[in-house]
Amino acid sequence: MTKRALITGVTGQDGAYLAQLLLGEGYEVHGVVRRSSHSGVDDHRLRWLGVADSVRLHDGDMGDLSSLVRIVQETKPDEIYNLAAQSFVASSWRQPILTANITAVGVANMLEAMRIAAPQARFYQASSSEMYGLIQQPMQNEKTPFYPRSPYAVAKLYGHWITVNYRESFGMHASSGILFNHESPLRGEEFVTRKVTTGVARIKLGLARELRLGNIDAKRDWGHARDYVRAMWLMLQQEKPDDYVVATGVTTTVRDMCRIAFDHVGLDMETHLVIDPAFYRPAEVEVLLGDSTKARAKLGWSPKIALGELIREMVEADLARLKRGEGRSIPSGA
Ligand code: GDR
Repeated sequence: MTKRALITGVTGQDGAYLAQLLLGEGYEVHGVVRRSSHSGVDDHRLRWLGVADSVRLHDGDMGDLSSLVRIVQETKPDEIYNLAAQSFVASSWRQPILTANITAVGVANMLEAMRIAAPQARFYQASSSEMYGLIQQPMQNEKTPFYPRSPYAVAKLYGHWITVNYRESFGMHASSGILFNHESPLRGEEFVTRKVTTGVARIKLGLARELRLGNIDAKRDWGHARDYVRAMWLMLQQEKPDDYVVATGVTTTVRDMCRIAFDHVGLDMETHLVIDPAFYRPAEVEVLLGDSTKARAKLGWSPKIALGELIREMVEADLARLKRGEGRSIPSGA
């Protein structure tokens, strides 16, 4: 029997890599997309991975319960991966209500759709290391207390706990992956790794002279998205639902991550990097470092790609893209 998966956020970085993985595992893959009247569906990530023609897209919205019920009724999925969110932390101070509606209440909508139309399905919630915020322990695991520091993190905390609650209240197979930062050439340009790699590529090609960043002392535990979607899938293959931290166990400053990118193309970082207070956040998560012992032991998962290799892959992809004439304008607000 062919398994069917439904992915929300299928056009994002993780959605695209997960769709590719599931297709490779023989799944029939369905995705929820928000169609806009002027630009249609932005499926460039699915196209980049060569899977756009294999994923079946359905119009829906995380804020619209009836659309989600209808899609679950029509697709009858065995597994639901809830990856849709307003996922840019900095935007969440500018759009806190939208963030709550999509990133928090959207999870309840998806769980309700599943409870109504496919209660036997298995559910994955994309939880986030941002929930730890002001950290309470040097390394964060599934038992570390949360202290969210942004409207985004507060919304993700709701999504996490409503998932746990539906598991405990209704016996649903609902798991939550607490994923630390994960990047790739498909990362949006507003996030710091991609902003750095595309910025460095622009400077290298003479299209820009400087790169403007905010707090470069912040430390993150960065892994590769391709590795992390495998952990999502493994969670739903377990007999029992549970929560898992997914992380590399290595933390690096934004400064040192940035230096890897400049060094790769033989440019001096100090000459081109400008600190711009416009990119400071009202409240910052200073350091994150994940302890994924449980995922390693129970899922047999481990990350394969380290930060140096990841950043070099991203710089190379950005150089290639810019040389083809793609993506030459800088997105506003990044
Ligand atoms: P984050 O990712 O907020 O950790 O959330 P992001 O890449 O945006 O920021 C990482 C750190 O870099 C600092 N920083 C800057 N960040 C951005 N975006 N732009 C800058 O110019 C800049 N300068 C310094 C930030 O202050 C921060 O400390 C990501 C998202 O993908 C979430 O959706 C996800 O849940 C978590 O990772 C895990």
